[in-house]
Parts: sequence; structure tokens; C-alpha cells
Amino acid sequence: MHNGVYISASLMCVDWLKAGEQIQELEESGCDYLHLDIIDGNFAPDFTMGSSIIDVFKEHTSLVSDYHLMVEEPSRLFDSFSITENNIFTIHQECSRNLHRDIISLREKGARVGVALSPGTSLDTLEYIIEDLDVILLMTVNPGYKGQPLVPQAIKKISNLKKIINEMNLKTQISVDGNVNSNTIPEMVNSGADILVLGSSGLFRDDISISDAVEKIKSSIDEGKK
Ligand code: S6P
Ligand code: MG
Repeated sequence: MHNGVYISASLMCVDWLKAGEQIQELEESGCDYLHLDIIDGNFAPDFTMGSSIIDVFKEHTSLVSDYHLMVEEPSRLFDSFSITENNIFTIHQECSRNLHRDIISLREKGARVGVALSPGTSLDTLEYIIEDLDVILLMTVNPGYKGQPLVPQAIKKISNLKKIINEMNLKTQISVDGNVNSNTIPEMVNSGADILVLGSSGLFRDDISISDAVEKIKSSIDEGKK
């Protein structure tokens, strides 16, 4: 955690041929979470990784798992993942036919429960479940790929959600995912983001090392907190 903000590194943006080294660098640089994107080729295009790959990484890192399931009817997969204490497990509002039931099942498994909203989904859809959530993940790009441009309206959504959380006196954290980097972090943090999901634009870059990128991220967080 840096200045009250958590850094979650998106595994789908790692250089797979150097994955071990890069994960060690993430740990040494002070990242908090390993963000695990699971995509089913249906709710969102393409595929990423399944439990067998994820479990290998889990065994070899001290970073806490931050699951992000972009799959239809996610409850089909709850038993496939080895959820351990303090793991964040996030499912999409748009994907679950019985969202409240899914939230309760995840809590029974010991997860910190998250619900994600795609850019086009209104905050109103959370009205009757918000009190049951530890994390709300706001997608700031459309689910599916790394390297996409920011959906600009998503910034306003962060501050609107923060207002609701404060008015209801909740401890729910706001996570932001998509095009999170030095250009966007100050405004995201200033609007109320608590967890930053870092991918190709902010953390896994060709021009600077992971540790230099983390330093840049930390100073962008400080700028947003001023
Ligand atoms: C996208 C996924 C994300 C990406 C991350 C990419 O569907 O949920 O977690 O991995 O957003 O970051 P960037 O900086 O390439 O947009
Ligand atoms: Mg994600």
C-alpha cells in the first residue's frame, strides 16, 4: 500500500517468458496484489488463463490474489479456484443471474467479495447489494484486452461511487481497471480509487523497468492525494 492506495499487477500483461523474474520484481517493488483476469471468450473476447496456471503462480508469490472473472455465470467456476484468506474475488454484475446468491457463496468460501461493472453499466445496479461488497471494480476500459484507451466517463463514475460509499458510511473499496498509468492515476486517485490495477500502459512497459514504473506509479498516487 502506498499513501492509502493498493497496487494490483495484472498478470495477463506479464512477459510470459520472464514471468518468474517479473513477479519477483513486483514483490520487491512493493506491489500488493496479483490481478488474475479470467476471460471465457463469451462475455469478453479471447481467453486468458485457467486455474492450473493461476495455482502455479499462487504457490510462488507472496502477492495476494485479486481474481477478476469476466465469464458468464461465474458460479460454475467457484470451486475451480483455490481461494485463500484475504483473496479478492470479483465477478461481473452483467454476468450473474443470481448476484446476491453468488456474493454469499463467495463470502462463505472466505473471499473478500467484489463486483465489477463494465463502462456502460450504471451504478444503480448495485443499489441492493452494495452493503455486501468489500470491493467494487470499475472497468475504465471495456473488458477483454490490454492496451485500450480510457473510457472518459469512467472518471466521473469513480467520484459518483465514492460519494455513495461515503454517504452510506461503508468501507467498500473502489478498484479501477484499464489504462491506469501516470496520466490517469492522479485523477483516478483524487476521484476516490483505492486499488489500482496496473497493466501494459502503467507497469509492464518496454521503455522502463518494473521497479522504475512502480516508483512513477507511487508519485502519481501522491499527486492524486494532494
Ligand atoms: C481487461 C483486464 C485488465 C487488463 C488491464 C490492462 O479486460 O480486465 O485487467 O489486464 O486493464 O491494463 P492496460 O494498462 O493495458 O489497459
Ligand atoms: Mg482485470
